[in-house]
Amino acid sequence: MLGTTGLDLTVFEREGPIQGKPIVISTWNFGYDANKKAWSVLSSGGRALDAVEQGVMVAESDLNNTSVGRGGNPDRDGIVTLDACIMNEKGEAGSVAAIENIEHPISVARMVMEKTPHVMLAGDGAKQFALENGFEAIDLLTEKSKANYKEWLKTSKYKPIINIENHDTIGMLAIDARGNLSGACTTSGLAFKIHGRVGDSPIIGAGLYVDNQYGAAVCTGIGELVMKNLSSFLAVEEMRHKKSPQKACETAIKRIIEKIPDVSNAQVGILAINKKGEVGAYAIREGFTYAVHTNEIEKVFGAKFKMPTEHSGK
Ligand code: SD4
Repeated sequence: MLGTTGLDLTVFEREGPIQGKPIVISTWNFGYDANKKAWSVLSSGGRALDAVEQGVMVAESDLNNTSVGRGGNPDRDGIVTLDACIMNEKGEAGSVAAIENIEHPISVARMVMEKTPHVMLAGDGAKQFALENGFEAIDLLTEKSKANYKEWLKTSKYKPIINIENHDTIGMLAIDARGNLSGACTTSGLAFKIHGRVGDSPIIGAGLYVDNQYGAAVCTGIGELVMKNLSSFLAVEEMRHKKSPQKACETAIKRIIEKIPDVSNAQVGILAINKKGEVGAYAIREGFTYAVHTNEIEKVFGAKFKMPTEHSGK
């Protein structure tokens, strides 16, 4: 499979632990190209925060990516609304929810973090803040997303698709040369959602959590499942309690499966990284991929998964 930059995105099975410093990891195979940008920041001694912001901006601007930024599929009213959040090594966080007409919601989220006393801005207020701060209003629809919407209108059935064409939210975690962690998460959310629906991606602790002392985690998939279980926060808590990133991801996914009555049609994938640069990845079911870039590794891996076979219904 070729990436947008024409590079080979073959998915590899992970053989043994993945570790590195500096390091950047991100969700799905389109993370490969985004990581490249982030790596250019990290390898020149830049800050993890700049790396994750600039990295996910690649996906936000990718017109072929129908679930992030410009070109993202609209909601059921034909409107593209975007969710994003960012966290730095100081535990500071910024987020925007259901923002319209802005190509780089991640940069607005960063501005909320750095220039306001708040953490989250939503809807019209978020857009107004962006416009007041120099962001340009653009039409986020593309010929492709308009065509997707037209096709969807034929049935108007809302049904999330598992591992949507392997194109989903981009979540990215990085450790820079100083050993600092940061993370970013950005998405157009579930395609054809109810107007105003906000997912996990802009919710600190759900879609993303960073604790510079212990580690960071980021999620993709059906946000409703992640929000109800604060999966990123849970994974970081597990690392705080000395669990490996892999075990931490497994705990977070198993918690969702335990608590949610029916995950038979759902996918959630989670990535985690600890202070040592060790990587974890796990998903409810097969198909979740993630990209890793270190000095030695530049690859897309298939995550381990727990396909639920039975459910307690608790
Ligand atoms: C959401 N988690 O809005 C995001 C989108 C996603 O598979 O990752 N979809 O729920």
